[in-house]
Amino acid sequence: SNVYECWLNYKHLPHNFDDEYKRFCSYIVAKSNPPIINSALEELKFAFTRFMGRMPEVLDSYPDSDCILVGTLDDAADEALRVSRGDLPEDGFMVHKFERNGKNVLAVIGKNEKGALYGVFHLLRSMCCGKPLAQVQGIDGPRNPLRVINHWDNLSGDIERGYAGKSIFFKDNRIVSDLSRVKDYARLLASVGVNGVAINNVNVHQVETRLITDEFLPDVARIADVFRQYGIKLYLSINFAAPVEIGGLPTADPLDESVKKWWRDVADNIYKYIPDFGGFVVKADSEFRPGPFTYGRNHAEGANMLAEALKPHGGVVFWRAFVYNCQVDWRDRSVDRAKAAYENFKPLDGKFLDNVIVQIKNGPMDFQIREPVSPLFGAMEKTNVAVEFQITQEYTGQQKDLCYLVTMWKEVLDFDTYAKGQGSTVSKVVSGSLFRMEYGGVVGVSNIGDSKCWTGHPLAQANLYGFGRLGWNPELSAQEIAEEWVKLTFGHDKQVVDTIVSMLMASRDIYEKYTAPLGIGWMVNPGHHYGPNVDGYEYSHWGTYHYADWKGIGVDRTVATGTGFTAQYREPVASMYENIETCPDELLLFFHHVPYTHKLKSGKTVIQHIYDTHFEGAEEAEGLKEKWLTLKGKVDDEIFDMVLERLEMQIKNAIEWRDVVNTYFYRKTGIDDIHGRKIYK
Ligand code: BDP
Repeated sequence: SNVYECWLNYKHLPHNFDDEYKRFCSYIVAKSNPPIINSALEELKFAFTRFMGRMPEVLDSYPDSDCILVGTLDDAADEALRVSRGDLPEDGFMVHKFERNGKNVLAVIGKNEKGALYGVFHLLRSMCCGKPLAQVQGIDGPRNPLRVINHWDNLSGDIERGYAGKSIFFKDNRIVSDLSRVKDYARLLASVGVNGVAINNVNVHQVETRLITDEFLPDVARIADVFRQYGIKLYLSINFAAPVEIGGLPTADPLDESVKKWWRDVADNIYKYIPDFGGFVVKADSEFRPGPFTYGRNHAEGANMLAEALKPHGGVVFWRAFVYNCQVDWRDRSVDRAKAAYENFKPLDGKFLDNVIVQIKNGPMDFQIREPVSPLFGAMEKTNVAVEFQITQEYTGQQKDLCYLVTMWKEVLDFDTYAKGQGSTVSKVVSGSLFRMEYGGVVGVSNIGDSKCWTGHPLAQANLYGFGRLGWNPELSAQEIAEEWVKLTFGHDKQVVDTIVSMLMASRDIYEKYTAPLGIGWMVNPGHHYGPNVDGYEYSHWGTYHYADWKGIGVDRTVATGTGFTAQYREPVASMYENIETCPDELLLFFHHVPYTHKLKSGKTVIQHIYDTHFEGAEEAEGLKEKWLTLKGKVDDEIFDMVLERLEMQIKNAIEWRDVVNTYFYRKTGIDDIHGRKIYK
């Protein structure tokens, strides 16, 4: 169905197709046919058949017609392409048109097989978006070496924080036998440049601990085989206590020789099944998961032990920096969860082996709708780092509410850490270019499952698409990415494109307006995290507070009078947040505790801002539905209905948020809305 095919449906041709591209779509020349090139050829055949209504011919030599040439630099050695290995970035490609015996050849030449596959997806995307051929030609390659999806899938088939059905990998504690859906998924991921997938949850429990054993590895290898054809490496999340839990050892101490040997043997065995295995993802000493602290060791010692086991095989360790005390005494105001990642990892900078990547969540807390960027990005000068985004919408509407997250990720990547002076953006840190690190990149927690449209909400496909596109090229704008996605998915009707793009682009602000204000976060129902509960996390041990009383609200994280978190940033960022005059409105309550009558830069008081944004947010959520209704008959009926159903859920949610939040603060403060609107008193 249309909704299943996502942005690879090839059903919507632009006006310039006949003039620019049609003549290339009957013949494909490929001089060799190894597995990844074969995937590229399959894609071209599928797409061209949709474009032309008939199958193109695949040949190993030139026809007497215009054609496409697909291959690697080796295949193109005899062509007059004037490109050499050094011209192409790693996993990159060149698209170039040339003449041969009076015929036009459109060449897609990869530095390697993966590059050729990416080149083909680039060409097909450009064709479908209506880009003129002249703009499509040239050299391109990924800016980030690692572009990885993390699945939080359990072997039972359930997905932690999944809002799109069950796992496509696991069912009833086994790996599924039919992997055709995994293949379709691999296509989707490769089309946006993703090159790694960790298939199991970072919370590794009893059964999942055994994924690294002979019991499961033959089946894990079947999944790896599917991904490999699309240039994607498979990773596994591991349990740090595995030597004890399944290895029969008395300890999991990373400095213990028997433990080191145990992991080496595990790694050696994995590579017998999966020769290009990517490596491990590790959540250690975090939210009750085991880790090196049990043995008085630090995170570098834990990570390095695993890295040594993987090193001979070329594997890496993604070691998560999401480490904090989740059992703080909530009455103790001196502890600040926001400070935890930096406190744990900054002292270890330079101590990690070169095949360890510290995986840092975008913000210092946990995927809230608005957080400052984690200060750890500006602090690790001698360590590979990656940014972790949450594509799955745990705190951002759970794929019932529309929330296009690319705008947020873009802000994060563009944020200046000043680590090496002005221009030291997070994007440059994680790509490895700022500190000349070998590894690094972007990681996204998956938002897909076995739902008919993959993502529960059809418009949430844009987040998966956007994660890949932005990871490939962080210079793309959120708007450009949205436009591409809409054209590929829905076609070129101007009203359709404008309407859906505007809905996507406004959606994050709308969600923010009706939920937690001014960067304070949380205020969700504990446990499942959907819907409002202002004090839901206020009197518990998770470190997630707003400190609202009748006089004021916000967390004082200043050095002068608060937790001192602002000092984790470099100047001038530290002072910008420290000083209430320069702290941006949208993060005011993350950094400062203020009276409700405090005037924002917008000129409004905090309390009036809360009322206004909540009324607006709920109204704008209704506006999304109004906009969507104008597209009836213009987009696929099934998608239309699915989205409409979700928008109705969103409206209910938004109204509930508005009323709960406004009532709460009206009761706390006794301050009236200056516009006299109805607040449930
Ligand atoms: C939190 C989720 C939890 C995850 C954790 C993590 O609520 O389910 O296990 O992050 O990232 O946001 O480890």
